[in-house]
Amino acid sequence: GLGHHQGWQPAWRSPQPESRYDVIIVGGGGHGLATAYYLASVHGVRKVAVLEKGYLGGGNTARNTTIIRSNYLWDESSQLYEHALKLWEGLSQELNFNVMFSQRGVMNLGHSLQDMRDIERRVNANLLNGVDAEVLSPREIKERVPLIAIGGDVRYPILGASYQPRGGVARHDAVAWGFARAASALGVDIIEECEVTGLLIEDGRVRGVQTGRGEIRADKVGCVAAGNSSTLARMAGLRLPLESHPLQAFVSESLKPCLDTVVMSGAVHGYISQSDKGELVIGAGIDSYLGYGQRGSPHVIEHTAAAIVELFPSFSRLRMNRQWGGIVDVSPDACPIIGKTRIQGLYFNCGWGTGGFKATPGSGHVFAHTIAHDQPHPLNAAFSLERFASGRLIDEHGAAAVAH
Ligand code: FAD
Ligand code: PYC
Repeated sequence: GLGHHQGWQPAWRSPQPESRYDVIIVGGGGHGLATAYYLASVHGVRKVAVLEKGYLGGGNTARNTTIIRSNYLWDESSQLYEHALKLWEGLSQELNFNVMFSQRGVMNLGHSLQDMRDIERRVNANLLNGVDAEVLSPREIKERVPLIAIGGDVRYPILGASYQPRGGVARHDAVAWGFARAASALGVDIIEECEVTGLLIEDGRVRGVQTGRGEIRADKVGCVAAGNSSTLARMAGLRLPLESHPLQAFVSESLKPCLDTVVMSGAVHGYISQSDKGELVIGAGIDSYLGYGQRGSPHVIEHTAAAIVELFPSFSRLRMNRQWGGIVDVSPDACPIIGKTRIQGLYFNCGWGTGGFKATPGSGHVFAHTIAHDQPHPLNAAFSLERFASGRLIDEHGAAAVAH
């Protein structure tokens, strides 16, 4: 019965590492693969290796709840995330790979007067930046999401929501696979099971990396390692302002379609959408302790399940199928760090914390520019490491919408 499935070509090549590349990307998650793809496709830099310690997308890329939106407060971040959202809108065509981007809309609920003031401020800021945004009343929320409990005897009545119609979800691993296949076709070497264990630095310049499979030389190295970023930075004697925390998610058994938009609540600490398989995909706030184990503590799951039942009482009868965690790299202003370091040729793209999946194509696009030109793209200039010295922080804790 499976006879006609024989003879499939691998989606990407798995070559042995060469001794030298023009650029090495450390980390084969969505951001690293997107960076390699845009280096090759936009900047013509094709002698590129992506080194991944495990398997492609096995980090946060395939562990996240795939919420995509660009409704951030400040100009710098909403423009960066909107750049990514526009790339998402053409990504399946660009990569010739169906990333299942579904623009089903994202709602961020408000449960207090202050929440609603913040929502109105953010919606107005979004509109000024050309980002689609609306304020919904409780009645409009109930029309779109009939199962939600908006008032009555609920502990946190819903007073309204911000709504971004162009937001939605995508198939997470397809994003890794699509970028990998397209990058590989342009000549990028994707090397899995190749952990970077050291950075080669001579006279203030990066010269390559030490790996479990030997030394590999390159004059430019881009580190895109999410929760492991500060560990990599330490190999270069750099200290990044990042904390690595577990972030958990879980999915229910499959149900018939009952929720056709994404619902998030920062106040009750939960977010939920329904996958194409019918599972409810539910996520939490971060675990407060630091750690590198890709799991999390049971009390956070319990808290998140309680939050979801608070919003959707009828979901209390569902069985949960799977739970997992990823390690997110949280920065002090809940914004990424994308740019150069004091070591010539060494670049970092990290600090996306709980919210980097939505940025994947945009992050790769601007990081590729930064590496190719040794200069930030205008859209990531504000996201340099220097902002933590100059004080020009971009505080997006509110719009991050996930408790941390
Ligand atoms: P990763 O996919 O983690 O890629 C980094 C890679 O680097 C990994 O594969 C790792 O193995 C590799 N690596 C690390 N160290 C080394 C080394 N020394 N040598 C070689 N390779 C190395 N964001 C959203 O926008 N929306 C969401 O709904 C959302 N939900 C989330 C839910 C959960 C439970 C989690 C954990 C995260 C969520 N996020 C969300 C955040 C998002 O997943 C991340 O910000 C994003 O995926 C980071 O992508 P990345 O490619 O940088 O990281
Ligand atoms: O950034 O939108 C987000 C998000 C949702 C769940 C985790 N992060």
